Amino acid sequence: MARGTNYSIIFGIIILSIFGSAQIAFAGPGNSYTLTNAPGEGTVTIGVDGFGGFGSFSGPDATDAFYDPIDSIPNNPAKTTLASAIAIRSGSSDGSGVWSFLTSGSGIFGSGGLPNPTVVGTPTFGTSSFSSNGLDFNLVQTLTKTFSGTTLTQTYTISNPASPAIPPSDPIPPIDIDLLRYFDGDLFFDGSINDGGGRLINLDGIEILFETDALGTSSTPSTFVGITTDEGTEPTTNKFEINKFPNLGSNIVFVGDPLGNLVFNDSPPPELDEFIDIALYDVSLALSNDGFSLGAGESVVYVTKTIFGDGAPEDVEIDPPIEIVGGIIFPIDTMALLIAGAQFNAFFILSTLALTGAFAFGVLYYKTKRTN
Ligand SMILES: [Ca+2]
Ligand SMILES: [Ca+2]
Ligand SMILES: [Ca+2]
Ligand SMILES: [Ca+2]
Repeated sequence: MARGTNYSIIFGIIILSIFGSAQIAFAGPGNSYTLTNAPGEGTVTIGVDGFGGFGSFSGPDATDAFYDPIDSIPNNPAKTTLASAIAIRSGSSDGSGVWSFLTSGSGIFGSGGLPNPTVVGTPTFGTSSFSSNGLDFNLVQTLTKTFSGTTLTQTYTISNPASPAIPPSDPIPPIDIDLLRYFDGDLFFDGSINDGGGRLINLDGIEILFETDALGTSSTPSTFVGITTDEGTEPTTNKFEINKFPNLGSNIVFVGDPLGNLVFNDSPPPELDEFIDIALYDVSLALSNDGFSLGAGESVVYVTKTIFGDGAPEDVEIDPPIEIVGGIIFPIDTMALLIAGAQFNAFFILSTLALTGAFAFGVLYYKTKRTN
């Protein structure tokens, strides 16, 4: 699958709106925080909690994620998610041990149900903080539009708040944790919660687990949701599993079995391509990252993405396109534009607005040309 991509900017920045305050709460149903880039084809509206959890089964602090498929039918979003969250456990050397979900509301299989951290931000950006296992977590959640849909990026900066020991005191032992991303999608674009899906490594070497609305292969067009994780030490075995609800989730919470590195209902060899082709079922996904070790005062960043889109999974676009203007990386996305302006001090308008605590949203008109 060769793929070349050309992007060119047609117009410059148009300031759409300016918010007078950098911290605006967008309260959703219950205590959920609404992230949305709707309306429009390929957009998402979702109520997240302060841990990054969401889904229709997550209780009052979160909602389902509604995705408007790119199908030339305006405003026809459908629900996608029963439950999504990350889980944590004390670091294990053998990849085993039960997990605890970091989620509010009703939790997942009774795990979680924690008090919901407050989220503040904008419609496409929310930040919150909490503590778990002796570590401090700062979470940033962003929605970004892509060629094939919308990506939710959840970035957890995890810090050990302990002060390093001063010799001759004994060193403080590090805190070791494992993290897992769980996603039980119920894609309802076909009117059924039964789904297909699979696993692939994209051209950038990124492992993606997909839930789709179709049986087939990585080249079968469908509405899909994909998940990725990075950072930490990815185990070479027991790193992923695509399996039935409730078996996968209950094993994670109650049994702590290592993930099985398997795709249930994928035909046996020689077909074996890690995409479901035997029969649709109630699919759930999990990806684990083992081996975060944080000494006193140390931090690590863990990122998990949820990719909502249409098309063939093998053609998925995870992040929005970028342009390089005057040697500066220029993401074609409004929130990333703000970050770029702050990081590189490149755009005097954005920098000035950042200094005054204001947000400006710009729109770049661009065309994309994709060749396969
Ligand atoms: Ca649509
Ligand atoms: Ca379905
Ligand atoms: Ca297959
Ligand atoms: Ca499911």
